[in-house]
Amino acid sequence: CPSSPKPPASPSEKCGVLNVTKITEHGKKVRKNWTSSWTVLQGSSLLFAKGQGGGTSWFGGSQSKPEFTVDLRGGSVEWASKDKSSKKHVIELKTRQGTELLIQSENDGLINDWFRTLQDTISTHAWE
Ligand code: I3S
Repeated sequence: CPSSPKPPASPSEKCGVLNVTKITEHGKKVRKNWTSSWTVLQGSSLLFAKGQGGGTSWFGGSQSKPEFTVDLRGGSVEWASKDKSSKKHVIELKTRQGTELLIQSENDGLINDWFRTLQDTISTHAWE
């Protein structure tokens, strides 16, 4: 993902730019703050970095660090209902730690790919 082009859908590693906001943190509702994030799936972790990555190196630049990381193990994904957001193509991701995120892209092919990948990742790591 960082630099080497890979054949399609090695589901343990995937990256791209997505719009992301937390809606709940540790079980408490938080204010939405939609941010365009460079998003990397690595094993069962999903990492987000602010800003658009260039795609040439790790997180699009040697200095940029992941803003936050979520553990997908024991989590769930579903398509967000209309009352969660007025945006199109919104995934609702819930983690076992009580964090809820909305993940969105205007590109429906891209977001469908992410949806499948996240589902696959969650089921692959279900018994850890
Ligand atoms: O669920 P909400 O409260 O309608 O979410 C909107 C707000 O977060 C809004 O910002 P303010 O906190 O300044 O009201 C955002 O700009 C909107 O994008 C949020 O709604 P969408 O439907 O875009 O997720």
